[in-house]
Amino acid sequence: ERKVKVTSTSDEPVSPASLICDPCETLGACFERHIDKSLAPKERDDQELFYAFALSVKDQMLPKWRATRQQDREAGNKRVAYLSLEFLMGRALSNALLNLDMNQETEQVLKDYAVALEQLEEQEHDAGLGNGGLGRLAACFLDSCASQDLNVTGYGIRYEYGMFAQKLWDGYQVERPDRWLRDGNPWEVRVPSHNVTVPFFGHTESYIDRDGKRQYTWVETQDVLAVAYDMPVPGYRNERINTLRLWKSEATDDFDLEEFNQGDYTEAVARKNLAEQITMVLYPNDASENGKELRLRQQYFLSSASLQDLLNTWVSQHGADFTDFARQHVMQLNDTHPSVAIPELMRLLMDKYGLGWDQAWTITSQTMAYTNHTLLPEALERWPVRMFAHMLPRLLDIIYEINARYLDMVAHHWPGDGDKLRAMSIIEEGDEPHIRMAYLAIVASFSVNGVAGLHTQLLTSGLFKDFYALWPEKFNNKTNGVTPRRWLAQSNPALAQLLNKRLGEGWVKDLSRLSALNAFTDDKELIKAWQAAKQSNKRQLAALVKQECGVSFDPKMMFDVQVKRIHEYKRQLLNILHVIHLYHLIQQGKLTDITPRCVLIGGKAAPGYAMAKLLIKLANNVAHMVNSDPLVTPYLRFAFYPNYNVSAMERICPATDLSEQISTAGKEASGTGNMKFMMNGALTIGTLDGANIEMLEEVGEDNFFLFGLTADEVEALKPHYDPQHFIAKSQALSEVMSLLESGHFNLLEPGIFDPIIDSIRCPKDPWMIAADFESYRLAQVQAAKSYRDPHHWTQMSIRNTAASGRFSSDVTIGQYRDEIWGIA
Ligand code: GFP
Repeated sequence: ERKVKVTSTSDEPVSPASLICDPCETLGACFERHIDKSLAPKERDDQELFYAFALSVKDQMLPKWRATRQQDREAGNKRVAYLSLEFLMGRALSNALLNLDMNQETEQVLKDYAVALEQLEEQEHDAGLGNGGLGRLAACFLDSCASQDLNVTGYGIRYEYGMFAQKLWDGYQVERPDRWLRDGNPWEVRVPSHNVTVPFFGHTESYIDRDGKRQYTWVETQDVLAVAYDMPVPGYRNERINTLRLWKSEATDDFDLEEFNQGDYTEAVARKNLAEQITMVLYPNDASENGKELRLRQQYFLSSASLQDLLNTWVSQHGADFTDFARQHVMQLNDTHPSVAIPELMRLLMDKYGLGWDQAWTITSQTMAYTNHTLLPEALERWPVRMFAHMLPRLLDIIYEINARYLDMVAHHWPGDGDKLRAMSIIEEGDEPHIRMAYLAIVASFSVNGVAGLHTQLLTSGLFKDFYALWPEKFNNKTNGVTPRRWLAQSNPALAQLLNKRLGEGWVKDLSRLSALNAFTDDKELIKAWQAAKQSNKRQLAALVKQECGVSFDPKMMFDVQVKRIHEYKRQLLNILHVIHLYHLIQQGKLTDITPRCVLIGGKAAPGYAMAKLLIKLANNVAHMVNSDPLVTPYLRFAFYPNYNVSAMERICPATDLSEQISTAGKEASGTGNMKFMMNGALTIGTLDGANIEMLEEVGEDNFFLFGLTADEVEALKPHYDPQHFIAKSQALSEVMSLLESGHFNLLEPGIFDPIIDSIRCPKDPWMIAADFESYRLAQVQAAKSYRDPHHWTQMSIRNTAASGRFSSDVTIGQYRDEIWGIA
């Protein structure tokens, strides 16, 4: 009998699956075992094969996974918990094979089953547990933490329904539920031994304890069970497997005992749903969803379960002695979404473990660190005090106390300044008082960081200016990054092979090595190979676009791409207006400045964001006119890519020539798509916004198409912005507006685009579309001209890849490690 029973060497749970894992079993044997276990092993389809194969890969990880936990515990390594409501992981299979160095073995194994790896990969559902940049950043960070051998656990929510699937119906976005768990999730391990209960509602009572101290309890709560599901996060070829722990809400067994006892058994069982609702669906990032009670429930559920988990582990090893706890832990809050962890940690330390306020506060304020991801006012979370009082009454007491103590300090700093107190208070006054979660996060955290240089500067000089005056030492910048494993090595094998040949494989772990490419920008052989790789990627994308959009992209044309959430500040509109301009020029036969190009836009609009949805409709209508005019299509094609997600980006990014990063300056905190494109050798057309600024610094103005107002200029223009002036000044924009206003793109649907037209013409347009159009157009002319010289374009492309080393999330995580987390 070859299969041995692996017994637990620790207090860590052993999943039933892991019990039958043999550390010596080969991938092939493991795969065979999983296939044999299925009901009809002979009639397997690709989905079943994928499932069995993924289980086998997971089995191969289990011994290392277990060893990682044991090693961290024995070494007493400091623990970082990355708390995030979103982890946009995408697919796991290819990434696992790459990081575990199992590609060759896989090829061998699958040969016997006459199935190609790509076939299986296509079966995997994206884990779409995030909206966009923020969630994808969390996923890149997990990869970098594991790859750098850091003891970091991701804590999140196991949503039953991830980000909705986007369908197009007559050019309009239609949302469909994303039931990603329908076919099961082969990567997860349910770990019931880590279950905790999370209290809601009820009320607070106080009493005097034996030592005469006033103590508080939270009573008559409705408890919900948090069940842990662990997902492995393999490091790049380094034996470490970190954990992403996702919580699922379930009803506790003793739910509604009252009702049980009164004989209303079925009613009580039906109520179970209420508990299970908490982790049912991911909230789309949408102003209209703000203030939803269920969202606060999710935030508290994640925060409480994760903190209880950390404290339980601590207590199992150290007893209830918390002297060293702060030295051993950091909680990184990914935006304010999990910031309710602050009062929750205070509550657990005081009410459950009996610590006094001062000790609990010292621990809390030495372990919490907060990352801000946006300056947009509508994205800054505020919760009605009323909602807290009802749902989390004990936490409200604690927040009031934190606020009172902190306002004493403010009053000391700015004596007699009542306005300052009001402006800086965690509680916003008014008919409906609110809790300002960002302020709570700043007050309680030892570190507050922005995600790009400009963003951090705008935080400290604007939004959080007063806090910066009070605690300059808390504030720091950590420019975002993306993982080169997924975003280059895995998604762009053609380029990766070329890099391996030229530079060796070291770049995958140390992306700064790409700078060595600068020595070869005149190397004809490299240039040829570089072009061949790009062409092959473009052919693949063209096939995908044909399949998904029904539009023929010609790989000989320039691929001009903008993929990201649809939002006014990201200015997909500017891009569409430019397409209209090109269309108009071509129809008039003005072809001097035209370089044939295929324009691709993709992204989801939040379901309640009418303007963003209208932009999708406009893109589709314009695309229809462009693609159905045979005079135009030799020069211009335009497609809207439906259901843009992580897997789509893996195909789009390597094939892109021109990357559109065109947000209104000062609005995009960082951007991360911009970095992925740069790494893959796309040139950027962009504004001085977010991390674009740092990308430009690295690659130089000669290799970047810069345009538009600066953040300062946008602010200065605001009070007297006059779009009519800019429209009149630009012949191109005047013509585009006339065409749009004539109803040319909506002949059968009169007036539907009026809100868009009005927004451009409105002096209050915060995105300043009209102001930047002409400068954008000129940058596009420049890009088009450059593309007509393939040799020079390729040199610029190589320089972009060469300069992208700084935007590896390994670099960013190195900075978090040294400057915030203080871990070895
Ligand atoms: C947000 C910000 C981006 C930033 C990411 C990650 O992403 O500028 O790069 O967070 O920090 F807006 P989105 O959710 O907007 O994509």
